[in-house]
Amino acid sequence: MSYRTLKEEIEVLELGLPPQEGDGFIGGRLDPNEASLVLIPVPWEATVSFGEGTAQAPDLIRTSSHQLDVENYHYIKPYTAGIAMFETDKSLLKLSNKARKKAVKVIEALENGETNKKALKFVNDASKDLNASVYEKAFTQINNGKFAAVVGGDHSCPLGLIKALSDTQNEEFGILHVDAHHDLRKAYEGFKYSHASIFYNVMKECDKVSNLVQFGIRDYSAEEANRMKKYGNKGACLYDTAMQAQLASGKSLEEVFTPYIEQLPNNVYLSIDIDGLEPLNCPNTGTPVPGGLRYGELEHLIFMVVKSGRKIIGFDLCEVGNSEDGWDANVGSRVLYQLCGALLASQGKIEYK
Ligand SMILES: [Mn+2]
Repeated sequence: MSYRTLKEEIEVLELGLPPQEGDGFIGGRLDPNEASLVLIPVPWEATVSFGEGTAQAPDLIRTSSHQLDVENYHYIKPYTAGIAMFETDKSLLKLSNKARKKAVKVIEALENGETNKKALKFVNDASKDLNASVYEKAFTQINNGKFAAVVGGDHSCPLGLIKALSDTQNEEFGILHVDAHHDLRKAYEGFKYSHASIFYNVMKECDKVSNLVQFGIRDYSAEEANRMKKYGNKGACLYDTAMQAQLASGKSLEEVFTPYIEQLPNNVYLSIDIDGLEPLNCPNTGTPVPGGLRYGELEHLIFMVVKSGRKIIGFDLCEVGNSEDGWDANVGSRVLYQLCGALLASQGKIEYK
């Protein structure tokens, strides 16, 4: 890709011309060296449980974002701060496909009451390589004074980014996690770095993470619910049913969200699994669950973090599905742009209203 300087990028985006094929996120072609926020695509789905396709999401979101108008209600001209998305690392996609085939063998063996140790080792080793690769990419960007974010891929993708933040931040940070699932399993189907284990691994491996605050959760095991309880004041969960019950009794969305946002420290990492939204907005995600947040509720939740004066230090968007009509990626690209705007506004790089 031929890159633009930030000045050229702003000029082109403000003309509002239709993007060209091969353009990057929101039709941009910004040189990553000139960006304040760098998006790292992670085409990975080695351990998906149900529907495949999320490894394609970074590229689908990139293309779909060409439809998006770059103005935003809350966040004023996010692109002026410089947003660059790296090109997708095809070697990761290859490794993901290979690992996915082995993972299917592991799951088949489990269904027959057996274990396929060789295939399991392959998947776990591949996941370690993935984590190291994301860590290295994120660490380099953060070290260069940039903000980094991950575009998955399944929800195992952001571990390397969260670790890189944990290793580079002076202060502790909290995690705001939106998902239909706790993702607190100690390994799932034998996969240590499963999409269903991301926050078990984060809480264990990332020292600087002060606490985990979850929203939208509505499909979970006793093991996970107990683990959340055991975290004590290091964990909080607004179950989807509890949220709906409070809204039904007449509380405002702000009244419902505020006690949870207040548990977060000054620095916050946002982890958004698209299946935290109603399936209407993510019909082809890997493990859709009825219920969940409306699009506008997610939008407002993110804005409440910014409005509270907290700083967003990084984020991920995962599990966006692959659909023929492009709807999943359309929603995904809009959530991603909101996240970019929120991070940049919270860091004083752009204005917000
Ligand atoms: Mn998840």
